[in-house]
Amino acid sequence: MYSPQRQDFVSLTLGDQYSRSYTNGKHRRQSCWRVSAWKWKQLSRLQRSLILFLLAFLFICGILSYPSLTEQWRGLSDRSIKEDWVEMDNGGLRPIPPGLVPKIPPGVVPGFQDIPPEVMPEIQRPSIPLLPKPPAMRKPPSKRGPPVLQKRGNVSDWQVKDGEEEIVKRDEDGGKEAKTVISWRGAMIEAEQGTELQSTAHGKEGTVADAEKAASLKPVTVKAVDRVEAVREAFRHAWKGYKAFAWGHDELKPISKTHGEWFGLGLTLIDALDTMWILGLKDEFAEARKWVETELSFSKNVDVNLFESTIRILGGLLSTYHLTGDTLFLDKAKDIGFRLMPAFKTPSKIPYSDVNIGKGTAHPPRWTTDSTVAEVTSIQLEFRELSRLTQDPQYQNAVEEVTRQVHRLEGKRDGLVPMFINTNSGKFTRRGAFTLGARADSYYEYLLKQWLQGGKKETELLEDYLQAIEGVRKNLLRQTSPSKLTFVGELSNGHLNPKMDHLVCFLPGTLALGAHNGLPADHMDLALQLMETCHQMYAQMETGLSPEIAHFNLQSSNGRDIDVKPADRHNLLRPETVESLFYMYRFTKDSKYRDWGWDILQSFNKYTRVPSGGYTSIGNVRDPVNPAPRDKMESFFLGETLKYLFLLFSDDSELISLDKYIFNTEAHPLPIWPSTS
Ligand code: DMJ
Repeated sequence: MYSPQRQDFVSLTLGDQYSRSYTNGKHRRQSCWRVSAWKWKQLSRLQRSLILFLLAFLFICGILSYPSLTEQWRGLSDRSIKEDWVEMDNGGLRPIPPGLVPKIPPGVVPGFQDIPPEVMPEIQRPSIPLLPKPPAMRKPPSKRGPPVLQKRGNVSDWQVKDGEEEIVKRDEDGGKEAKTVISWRGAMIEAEQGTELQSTAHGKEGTVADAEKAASLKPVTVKAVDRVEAVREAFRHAWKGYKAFAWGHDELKPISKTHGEWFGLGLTLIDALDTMWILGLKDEFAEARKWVETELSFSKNVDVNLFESTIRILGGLLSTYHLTGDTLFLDKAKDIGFRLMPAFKTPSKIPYSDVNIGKGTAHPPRWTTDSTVAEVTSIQLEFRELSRLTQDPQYQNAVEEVTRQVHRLEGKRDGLVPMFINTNSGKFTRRGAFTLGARADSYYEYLLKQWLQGGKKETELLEDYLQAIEGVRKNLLRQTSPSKLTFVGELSNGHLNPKMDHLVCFLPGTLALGAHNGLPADHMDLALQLMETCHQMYAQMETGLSPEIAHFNLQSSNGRDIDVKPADRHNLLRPETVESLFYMYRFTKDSKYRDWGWDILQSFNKYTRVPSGGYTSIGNVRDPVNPAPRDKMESFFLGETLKYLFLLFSDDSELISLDKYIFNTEAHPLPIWPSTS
């Protein structure tokens, strides 16, 4: 018997271009609905079930991916250039003719014996740090509950006794507690693995069983280990991962034990050079230097971001040259500096965001001809220094032209700048939004630091800085309820949004630096208040680590000062707060700043340290049980975060004296010019 053929498949018909027109309005919608209903009835049961199943599946996927999508689409990340990565085109390589590079007298590569004592801290290898125990695996706190103040508890395990720090590991009943290994999402986080293992009686690395054995001694007491040594240990641990899984690449992916590439220029290694020098890590530095000498080549057909490569690569090479006197680093700095210059060939001389350092071409991002204001105004310290060292004015001229133009541009609000500037017109675009966070932050930082770099002579820089700080007070400053934490909000078309990026936490340090250099004392008052807020952004989180963005409460009825939106819960191992803690300690000598920094280091060790080597960004600072590791160690963790922590804990205030050096925005110290320069 013949039976009609069943159509057990789903056919989707795309309407023609006119079917998208809504000019027919209501009538068209009604007839469409009737047709659809009729068509639905024509389908077999299997077809209908299939369609319903598909719709349900898509709905669930949509719900599940919502937080991560919103996060990706925020578009305010200072790393947004990564989305614009252009695939390498292997044709057209055009290395820069050697003759075009200014000649620098060849110098002897100094050994460490040549390091002036004030920049060469003594290495105390036998001192083995022992950090407190990992958090107990308790029931996760309710995510909806109020933030927990200082709930992390391990700090008290450090008992200071006659100048020594004695660590007693206890469980809740006060008895001894065996070493806890936390495992999440495939990553085994042993909060203090490196240090504990090394602290066994034999003084060498042992197994986990060794560590458990050691921990079973009651109480576990270890001779004081100073905090600077704990930072060295953290650096070595991070370096171990980078060396094993990402050597010569841009970033370590510590959990998958591989690497990530951004520019393909060994970003982490270059960013970390001067940190190793400052920390006195001779062996690590020597290996890295060898790589720079034998492997690092800028003759590559790659697009790089002008700002990021200036602050990390050019800044890192220049500062390493200054600390070491090794001309290898100056030669490399000249090479990359020269290759970045095509970025300034624009109709307005406001540079493009991207440069192909092999082809000598530059371009803006694909979707706009705008550049980011912070990016074009935070390359000045490095290019000015390059001109001073090479006696070639082209670098200084190019960046100072940008400064001059921005100085006289319309569209500021009480000295505050918008976030975008157009490379054709040279004017601010998308006006009306003002922030001290992403896309504007280091504009303010570099006003002050250029003024200092040049010996306090360039008064326009100072005027712009002073006006901007007044602009912050007038337009952006608010206090939370109930604790009256001072924060810097964001202004959008006259409306204040009570949120602050972690990036803004550079500001207390910059304000304090200005006050130290004779600027109004109320800048220091503001620095003290903002420092407290940045500290609370860490202290009030369950992991003791700050979210990327904090939202602040202005309503007196609500009981919480700080809130975190789901899309903002990540922590990228950023440096800004420890940077400011370093300045605040240097200028006030108040030991609370060191304690706050110590808490942060311990939280990094508890929640971001990966046992096989390296530290990882995490996705959720509110969840100590599953902080959601993201499998990425940003280069600034070694370039900035650990460097500032080390300098915060070091008693040697002449180690990178703030009266002799200014730090670029990637924590690379550059000299304040002698008055004759
Ligand atoms: C760094 O690259 C620099 O500090 C920059 O100014 C801001 N973003 C990162 C660190 O958070």
